[in-house]
Amino acid sequence: MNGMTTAVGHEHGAGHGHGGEHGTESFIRRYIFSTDHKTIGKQYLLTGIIMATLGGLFAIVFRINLSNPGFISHEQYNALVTYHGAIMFFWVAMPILLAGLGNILIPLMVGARDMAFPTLNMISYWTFFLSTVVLIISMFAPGGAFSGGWTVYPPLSSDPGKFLGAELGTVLFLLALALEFASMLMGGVNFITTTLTMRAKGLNLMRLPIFVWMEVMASLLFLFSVTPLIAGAVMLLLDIALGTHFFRVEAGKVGDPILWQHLFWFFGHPEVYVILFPALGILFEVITTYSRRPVFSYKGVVYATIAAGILSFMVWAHHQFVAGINPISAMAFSVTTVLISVPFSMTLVIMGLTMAGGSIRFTPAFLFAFFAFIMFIIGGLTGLPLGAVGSDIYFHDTYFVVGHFHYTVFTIAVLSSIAGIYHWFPKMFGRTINEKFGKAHAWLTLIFYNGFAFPAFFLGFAGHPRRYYSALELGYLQKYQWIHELMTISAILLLATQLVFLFVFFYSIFAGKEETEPNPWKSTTLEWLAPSPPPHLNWGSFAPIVERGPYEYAKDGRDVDFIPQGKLVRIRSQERR
Ligand code: HEM
Ligand SMILES: [Cu+2]
Repeated sequence: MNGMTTAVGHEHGAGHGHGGEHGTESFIRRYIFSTDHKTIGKQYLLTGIIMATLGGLFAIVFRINLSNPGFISHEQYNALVTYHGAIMFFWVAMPILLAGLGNILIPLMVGARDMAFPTLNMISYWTFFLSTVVLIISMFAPGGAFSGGWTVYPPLSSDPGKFLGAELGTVLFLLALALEFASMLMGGVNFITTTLTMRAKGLNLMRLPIFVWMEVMASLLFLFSVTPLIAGAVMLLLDIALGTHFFRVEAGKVGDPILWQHLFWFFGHPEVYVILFPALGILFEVITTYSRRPVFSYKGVVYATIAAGILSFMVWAHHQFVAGINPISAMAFSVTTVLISVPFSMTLVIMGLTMAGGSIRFTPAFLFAFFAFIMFIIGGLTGLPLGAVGSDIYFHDTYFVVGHFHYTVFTIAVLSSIAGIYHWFPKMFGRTINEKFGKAHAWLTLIFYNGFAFPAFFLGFAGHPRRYYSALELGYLQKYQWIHELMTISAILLLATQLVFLFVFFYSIFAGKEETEPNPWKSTTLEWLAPSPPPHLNWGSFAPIVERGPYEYAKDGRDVDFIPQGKLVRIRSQERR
């Protein structure tokens, strides 16, 4: 790809002994089976973007059916909703936020030359690629795609054929998920090891950029939460393939579908943070840079995130308040859910205080980050009535939930990712995206996003169940059909805006204005010391040394606006790791 690993700043001291640095590498080693963390990150990013387009198109198709019932069949509706949810979580948010930006940025931000295990890193991407292929094949499985919702609840999933989707479709869907999990686990091992063992001199843990903290904690959460789910998935496959009764219900057998709900949400709630944490990390990097302010309380964010991570293993049953769980344990889970809102409120307050009083530059990256901040507040506040047992009994499985989680997951997967893409675009590609376009993109996205997501709360108040093919089938909802029409129009405009963005994104990779300045935003963290784009092994015959914390902007008593976290020193080739 043009401008991806060109010779910009490509300096390697004479006589170094690195076999296989590019230049001598074939196209395939360089761009396809590359072990360079930046190329792997871009592969994840591009695959995630392509899948986002697919998941978005699916949403538009079933969204049109909601305003114009009969547009697609009932079977197609169920399948598309299922794949939309699964794609957006596992094939968009995770590859872009965790694997994509994590791969591109972690080694640069910690001052390493690559990940700890570059070959494992390459395998991780290609496992992910395979999972994408299997997922797409599963949609065309004879007998139908899996259609039981992204939560894969039995009996919808354990009795394929009888309920939704045929056996092969379901098995392939689970296989795709398993491959995706394996890929993210391999990535997580790299992220954790690289951060713990390969940091530049002087970079102690409390000097790490918050983004790195967030990626590592997200990887740890994923590691600990996915294990029970993998066991559950094997049990589910046994139910489907061998007729066991772990979850499957049949007269005289002991199968318990609620067991799946426990295993799923023990994973599922931390999973939401696996994508939320990196998104928050992006917002802190972007907000500090463009408001020229240090993070209001660095330790506050780190400790709040650790607390939220631990608590995230204790809230799962708030997804099961209406599944017949014991009222006393429901109360307990209600309390932990309210508790977990404390660290997040703290993080958002710190984010607000970081911006307050800063001299803000309203770049596209900042606008996206700022809008994400506001939207998270709506998402967080609307989560409270769902965490309290009493109100959740009414709101459960209504469009109120659809509204709530789109205010969180769309903000994570789309607004925050795009903030990160605008911010690091010059570093990744050595070119820029037009700033006027970026601002228009931010405003239009904000307007159409709210147009499609906010009315869902009203449908929820009216008692509109989610996952329904058509509101017209329920008499009491007929008068709200215009709300569905408004939401569909907004959603179409929202997607159209993103398609224009994608066009500009790809155009700018190849033909955007060249950015030769390594640090165009005057940012402090280490990645901005490397050339744009950084060469293979990042630092050539230099190595970064860290001298201070990551966010020294406009410090009292200093006349400079920012002080980079470290500097590059020349080294002899033997000293390179
Ligand atoms: C173009 C933007 C989007 C539109 C128009 C859209 C629309 C919808 C609608 C209408 C539903 C509910 C369907 C029903 O209950 O019958 C839904 C479900 C869902 N959406 Fe989105 N969505 C969009 C983007 C996203 C994003 C970015 C994410 C996450 C990263 C996401 C995650 C989900 C999930 C997890 C479900 C639940 C699926 C299920 O019930 O199994 N959506 N979406
Ligand atoms: Cu939860």
